[in-house]
Amino acid sequence: MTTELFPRPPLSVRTGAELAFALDRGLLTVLYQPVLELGRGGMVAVEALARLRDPTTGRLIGPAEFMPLAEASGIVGRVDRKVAHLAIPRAAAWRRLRSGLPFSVAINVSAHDLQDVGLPDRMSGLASRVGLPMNALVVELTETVLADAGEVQLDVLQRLVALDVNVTLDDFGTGFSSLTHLLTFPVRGIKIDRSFVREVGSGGRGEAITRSLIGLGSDIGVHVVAEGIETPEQLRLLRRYGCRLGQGYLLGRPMPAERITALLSGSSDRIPSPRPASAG
Ligand code: G
Ligand code: MN
Repeated sequence: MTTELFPRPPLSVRTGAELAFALDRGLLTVLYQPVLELGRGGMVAVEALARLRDPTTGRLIGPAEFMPLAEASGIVGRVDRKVAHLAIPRAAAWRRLRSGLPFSVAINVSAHDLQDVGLPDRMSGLASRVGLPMNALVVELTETVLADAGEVQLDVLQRLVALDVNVTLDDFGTGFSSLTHLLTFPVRGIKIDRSFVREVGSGGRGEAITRSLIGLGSDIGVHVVAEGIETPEQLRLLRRYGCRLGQGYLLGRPMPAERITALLSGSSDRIPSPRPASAG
């Protein structure tokens, strides 16, 4: 959640019909936030984040603001399909730019998506058309989505796993029965929620929990991504605690696809390493 200095103008899209019209007009876009390998600072993945361009103000609106309307008007599926259709071909092109080096794209899925029994086949059809291997795809879901999953949703998830998709638990530590999921479901990664990462450096419980989760991930053999890294001090300590992957405003804000392409095609694939905070 961001702290706003000024109140935001209200969203001008107010009805399901207006939202559907905005989608028809191509106003749904995707921003990509880098996930870095914290050791050497290379970009190894991006998370695809949906944004809606407000037709009146031109402002980019986050899912928290427009998803409730999408849900109420039954077009969440349309929004999520659009995100996958934009992100998967991009990811295939970025992997080619990386020529052989690892590069993945993470897509957020909702409880609603997992009710869609056509999802695994659609994702694998799209990925194979553009030449993206399924193990370059990360599907992020919250622990709560997994906890609430019924038979249909679990079946969809199992089919994604069978296709070699990396199922990852987002906002880890804030949902329910997280450890049971690690025991019973073939989760491949966890993203430590930024409410814990925020406390790294302050010596609070969040810091201890972050360290423990990094250890837990390595003990059970799942990827660990620290979310919401905002300060050089957090980065320094996370590296020291052995956290291999990270994401956050310090390392890269959500950005348009073209910026990711430019970063990956530059002379260095590294995001300029943030300098430690200077004394003066
Ligand atoms: O729940 P999830 O982790 O998928 O949420 C991603 C959202 O978090 C994005 O919309 C992005 O703008 C926001 N975000 C990404 N990095 C940071 C960060 O370093 N700090 C804060 N406060 N928010 C972030
Ligand atoms: Mn996410």
